Amino acid sequence: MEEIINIKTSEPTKILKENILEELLDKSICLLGKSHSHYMNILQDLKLRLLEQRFHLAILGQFKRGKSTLINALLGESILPSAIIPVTAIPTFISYSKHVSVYVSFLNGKDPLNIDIQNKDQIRDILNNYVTENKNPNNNLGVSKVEVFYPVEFLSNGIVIIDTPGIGSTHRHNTETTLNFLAQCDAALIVLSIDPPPTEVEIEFFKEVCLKVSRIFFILNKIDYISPDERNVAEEFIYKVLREKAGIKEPIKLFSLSARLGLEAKKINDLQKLKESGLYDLEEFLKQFIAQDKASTLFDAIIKKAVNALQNIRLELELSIKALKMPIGEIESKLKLFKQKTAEMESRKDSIRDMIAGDHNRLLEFLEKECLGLKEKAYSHFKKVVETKISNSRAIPSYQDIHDMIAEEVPVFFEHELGNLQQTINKKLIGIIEKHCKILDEFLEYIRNSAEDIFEVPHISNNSIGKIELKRKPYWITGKWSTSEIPISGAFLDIFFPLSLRKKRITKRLNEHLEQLILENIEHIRYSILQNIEDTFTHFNSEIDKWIKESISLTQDAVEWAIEKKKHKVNEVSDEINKLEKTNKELINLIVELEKIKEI
Ligand SMILES: Nc1nc2c(ncn2[C@@H]2O[C@H](COP(=O)(O)OP(=O)(O)OP(=O)(O)O)[C@@H](O)[C@H]2O)c(=O)[nH]1
Ligand SMILES: [Mg+2]
Repeated sequence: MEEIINIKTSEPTKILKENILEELLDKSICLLGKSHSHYMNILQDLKLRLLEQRFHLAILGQFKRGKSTLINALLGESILPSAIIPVTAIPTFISYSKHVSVYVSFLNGKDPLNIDIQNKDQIRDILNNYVTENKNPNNNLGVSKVEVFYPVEFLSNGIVIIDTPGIGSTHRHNTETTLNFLAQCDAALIVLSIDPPPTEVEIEFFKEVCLKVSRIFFILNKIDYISPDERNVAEEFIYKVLREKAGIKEPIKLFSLSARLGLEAKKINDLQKLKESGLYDLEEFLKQFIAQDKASTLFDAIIKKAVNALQNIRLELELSIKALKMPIGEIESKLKLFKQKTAEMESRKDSIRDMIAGDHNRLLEFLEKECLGLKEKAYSHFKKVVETKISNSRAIPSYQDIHDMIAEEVPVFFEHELGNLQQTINKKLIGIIEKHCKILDEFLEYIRNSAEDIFEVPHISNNSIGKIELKRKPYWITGKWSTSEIPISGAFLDIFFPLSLRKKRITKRLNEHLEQLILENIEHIRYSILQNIEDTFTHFNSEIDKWIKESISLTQDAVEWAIEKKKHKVNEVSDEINKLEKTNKELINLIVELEKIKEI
């Protein structure tokens, strides 16, 4: 009784489209050559992004459900450590490369390790050393992330699989860290297993996950433990739990499989066994799903940007042709007029910048306000936690006990708040950028129209700069929350006070400590979000300057070039006109073909 999610685009079509796009980009780059090096670089960048596009697929679930084994099965090799005790403690990113290597990044700016791998056993040893709770307890080595580059066909289409620490294992805050991480991924596979059935912790986790990502698929692992009849019962049960307990309303896609049998089948290259294991269906589904997803987002953006670049060159060519054909006096006076017009545009440019600066400042004010609110919220939360602990204990708990309790609660609370605030700010950022992209589009259109009107060249169809991408590589933040020790100077005097006064003294000392601790952690949240805002605006402002400058200089350069030709190389003028007209025709064809790809 699987529910079906329609996949509209098939994998072969996607590959075909990608190949055509790559070919057209190559043709455009060739056509432009060195004479338009600026646009050639833009197109080369687009091609690189097309080839490098990534799809981040996170594998999540409670500890010991078989996440790492499932990834090994997808890779066809036992690369990631798996065992009967909780294993994975650090997220591991696995992506395609012809050569096998492992890259280990550390917290606190320590130099990363880049290890070339000679044989596969070596990868297992390295991963064992860095990502497992056993060899790297409490992340004593300060690892932030491990990346494995591995030559397997399944990854060759740009999929990055991410193995994550199990939720509900030793560290409660893993759940919050996982949720924050998840919001940055493209899709997630949640691994459940036959043995044991979903726990309360898992169900709570599913609820939260559904709020953060829309593309989640479920895996019911370890079906080798049961018969086919029992499997139907188990599936019905899982659907019921997901619907009724986790409250999932959307269609649920569930794959029952045995990662262990799938891995064995891959190792002996047995397709029949692979199908029986259930892994085959999952792989086919993922390939199609990822192809469709990538096709619909980045792909369209690349086409749009390529068309935009080619249209700009067309305008430049049209201007040069027109200028070459015009009497020199007339073209010079038109150029003068255009320069006057662009000088007038300065004030409009300034007002766009002012509007952006205004939104930038308002967003920073919003962040400050949210942090203030968060301070109040954190203070009353932790005060309650500490007071409950003190009033519930018959004997007064030791400072160490209280510190341990706070240290456990700090990452859970702040991780959650960081995730929420990040999500709110990102939404606002995207809104601001989109709004200004529209305004800017209108302005660039105005510059183009002015050039077209003044020089009387044919109108070239509208195009827009498209969306600026805010998406970054997903990052997993580990071990950064402040849980400093409670200062206990003077605490020895406590014992001389009666119990009620003693409790008061302790509560007062703790409140002071909490205040400090909350300030430090909120500053951490504030700083990391502030960095994101500043980076985005810096990047956006510099892009804007570039776009405006390009649009203006494009016209001036094209006309000035023609004036030079007419003044100093009169005999080459008619050859130049022919050459430019030929290139212009070829550009029109390329634009038509690029736009046709969308319809395939
Ligand atoms: N029978 C059976 N056992 C499996 C299957 N998949 C995984 N296991 C076993 O389950 C145990 C846990 O597997 P792991 O892959 O380490 O699980 P994990 O979810 O990555 O665990 P953590 O990293 O600790 O969160 C190991 O002993 C695996 O051999 C399966 O399909 N069938
Ligand atoms: Mg694991």
